[in-house]
Amino acid sequence: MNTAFKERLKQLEKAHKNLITRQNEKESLGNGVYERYTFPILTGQHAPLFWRYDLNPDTNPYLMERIGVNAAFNAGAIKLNGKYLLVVRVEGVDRKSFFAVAESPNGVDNFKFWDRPISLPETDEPDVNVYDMRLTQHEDGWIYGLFCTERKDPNAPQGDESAANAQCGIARTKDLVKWERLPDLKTNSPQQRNVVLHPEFVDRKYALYTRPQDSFIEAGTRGGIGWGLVDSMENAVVPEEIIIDEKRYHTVYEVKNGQGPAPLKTEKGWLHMAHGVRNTAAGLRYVLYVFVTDLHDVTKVIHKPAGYFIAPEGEERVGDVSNVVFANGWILDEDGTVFIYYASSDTRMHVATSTIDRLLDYAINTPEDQFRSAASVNQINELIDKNLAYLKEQGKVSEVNV
Ligand code: M1P
Repeated sequence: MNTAFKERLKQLEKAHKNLITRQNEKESLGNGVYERYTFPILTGQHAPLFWRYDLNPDTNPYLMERIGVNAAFNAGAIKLNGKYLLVVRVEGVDRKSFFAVAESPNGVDNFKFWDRPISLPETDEPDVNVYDMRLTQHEDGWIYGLFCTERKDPNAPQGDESAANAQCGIARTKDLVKWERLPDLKTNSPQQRNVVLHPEFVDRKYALYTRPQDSFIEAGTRGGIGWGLVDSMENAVVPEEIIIDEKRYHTVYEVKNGQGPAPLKTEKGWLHMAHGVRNTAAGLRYVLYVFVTDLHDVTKVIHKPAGYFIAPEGEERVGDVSNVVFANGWILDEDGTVFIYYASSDTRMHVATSTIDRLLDYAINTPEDQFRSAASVNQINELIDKNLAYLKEQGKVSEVNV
């Protein structure tokens, strides 16, 4: 082995080890709802060296990266056998996404990829690209992974090499190692993305959150978070979708929205996290928002704070698709801690932590969107009046100068 090769390998190994064992730091003063962490928890550089480099000096004398990894983002999440596991969308420099499991002992740092990416079985119609898996530990005993399977649009006009067709792929597993592929979901919508399986049976059927859309990028005349029931996941057909959370003019989900991970069951309702998209002169802006649905009627939204819950901040704002935060995984721990896994700008993964109590307080007590500027001013005035009354009662009214 030549000395330069040896030295370079040593340096690469050291840098990789430092990256994947780096301790994360919780931000000191958040907004009270959740805390962000200083470092991304996963990037393309977290991919093992032996996925990327030919480590044999005879066949790779310059120790070049042979297979580059561009990004690690949009991960599904689950806790199994005491480990925090993410099924990550890993994207190669060839633009192909695939799934790989990364494991952490504590949920906030030391995420390490398992030795091999997931070998996902295919249907008779091979996938061109797969991404954004939502994991659901269903009461039927399986862990389901619902994801987007993308193929070239068969109806694209000649010469159009970018028209694509997005549908919901379905796979299931017991251990994230061995996966069984099931037929793709069938719905009445031309395209589907952001489909998520509800963890419990509803009326003895499997229940799905959907996102009907007219075309690959645009929700168009469709959109909204849909809901449909299917008899079986082995041949999943949604005969009818209803929209439970609509896109709406002049909100953060004006252009489109989509369910994030499977909702969390709480005493006060099903807690949901979703992404909302609006258009700007600088392009689309993706943020996360929260809502709660009724425990007995999952299709009924009972609480919905105005605006966003998490929006891109600092370095999160920049990446392959800038101004995007996207989440399809969270984990509720036994002690009530919630690990919110979100990706920024289609490039890297982050974590924020909160508790189920704090998230419910946020969801229930944050004012709802009143859809007009004047109404927003009224909400602020109401809070000022409430604070003044409280401070007066405490004998501290002079502290507020209004
Ligand atoms: O590029 C931002 C996101 O765009 C898509 O989300 P949606 O289906 O709501 O438009 C997805 O491709 C997602 O992976 C991506 O992060």
